[in-house]
Amino acid sequence: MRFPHDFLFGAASAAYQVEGAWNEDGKGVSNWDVFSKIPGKTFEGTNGDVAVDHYHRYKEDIKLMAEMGLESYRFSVSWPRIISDGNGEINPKGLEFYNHLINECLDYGIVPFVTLYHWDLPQVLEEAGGWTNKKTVDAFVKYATACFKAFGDRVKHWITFNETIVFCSLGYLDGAHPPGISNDPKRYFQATHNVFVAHARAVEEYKKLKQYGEIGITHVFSPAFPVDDKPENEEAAYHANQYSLAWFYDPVLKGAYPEYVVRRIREKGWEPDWTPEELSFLKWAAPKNDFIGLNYYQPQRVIKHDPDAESGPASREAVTGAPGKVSFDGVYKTVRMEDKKYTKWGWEISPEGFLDGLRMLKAAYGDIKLYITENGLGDQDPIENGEIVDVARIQYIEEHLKAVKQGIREGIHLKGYYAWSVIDLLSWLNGFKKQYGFIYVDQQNHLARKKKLSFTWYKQVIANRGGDI
Ligand code: BGP
Repeated sequence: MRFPHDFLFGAASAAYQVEGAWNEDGKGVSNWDVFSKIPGKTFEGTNGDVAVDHYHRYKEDIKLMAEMGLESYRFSVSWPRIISDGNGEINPKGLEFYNHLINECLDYGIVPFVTLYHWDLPQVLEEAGGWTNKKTVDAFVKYATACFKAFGDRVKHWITFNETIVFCSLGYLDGAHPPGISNDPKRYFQATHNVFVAHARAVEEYKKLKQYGEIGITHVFSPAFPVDDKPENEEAAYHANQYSLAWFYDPVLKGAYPEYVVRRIREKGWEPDWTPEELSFLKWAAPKNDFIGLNYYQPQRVIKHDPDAESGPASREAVTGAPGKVSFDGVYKTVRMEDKKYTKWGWEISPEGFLDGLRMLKAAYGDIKLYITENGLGDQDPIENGEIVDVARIQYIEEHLKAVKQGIREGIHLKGYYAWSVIDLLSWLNGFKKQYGFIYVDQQNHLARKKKLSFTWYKQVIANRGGDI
């Protein structure tokens, strides 16, 4: 079986992780520009001031993507580049950069797939309460509408937000992303609710413009499975899926929050300030959402947490994705299992978990259109005789594409696959050593680009529409 002709083979990036040019051409300061410079927050103090200089080298990069045969490039727009203080004047130079980027893609026949919010919030808004402040919702709708009007004649695929659970939980529960707040479930749930309202309002504005493209949201997709069939661990996995899947998918796809979670957060006093108008608006907007993007890296293996056990603060690895973390409400814990495979950063490699998760999603939400908007292997790639021989990445992507193919066979509505990432880039908290790209960036040699082995491999996969997978 080959992948259908309207299935998009792509690869992804995000503005802060690739662009650099953090203070050029009228760009405002983002929360990440500030946060990454606080000592101890990122690996070896790395930041996105220069990143991989995509801002100045996008032509060279897109030429390489075209050589790879890439059908679609998922990138994000930096909000402070478009509106420096988040809510004021539009910066013409910001629009100009993305116009060039989009046009360059289209000149090569590469479909631009645009994310509006991949975590870089204008600092002025962060200081006014960030996503816990409902004024940020209004500002986002204004920014999103400016993007639709400026780019919507050529961009027909829009993602409003990337991974609400990650920027809200790392921002308000783990203190590891801006605004760096720990253990504040009340603010965490408020931020997530405000994001869903912002998403729904952006969808409404987009539909009003009648640009006839599609719009959706991207969530991280980490389905939870119990480590065994003990009832307490099965309950723990159910709880994990309610809090980390249903809470994020239900308001967008069903227009209502899961009762299981609502009941519990009400008891704890963590219920957000949500108005009846907002709740009915979510219900009204849900059928207008066109698709869901899934970022899949790994499943969660879950056990019930013993509340009397010492847990202590989670390690840096656990905060950034490795198992070994107690849930913020103390109900369950993610664990590493002897019989599973893991990356160098401790993330499980599980194409089976991917397929099982996709089946779980279909059972819960029916025939919703899906794009895999991120999937890939973070590795320190081996270099032999000057060649980057990232065989492990090839194996990883091949196994996951097999799962996608099987999903399509089973009638799961999958319309595209975006490898993370198109080019080596800055990992938010893990610096430049954790590589994901098809294109290598030489940090010792003026950020020179070089094709990896996976580049040639992915090129063949695309040319053959995955016939050999
Ligand atoms: C996702 C983010 C990406 C990317 C990826 C890999 O959660 O959407 O931006 O960073 O994870 O994560 P890491 O860089 O921590 O390995």
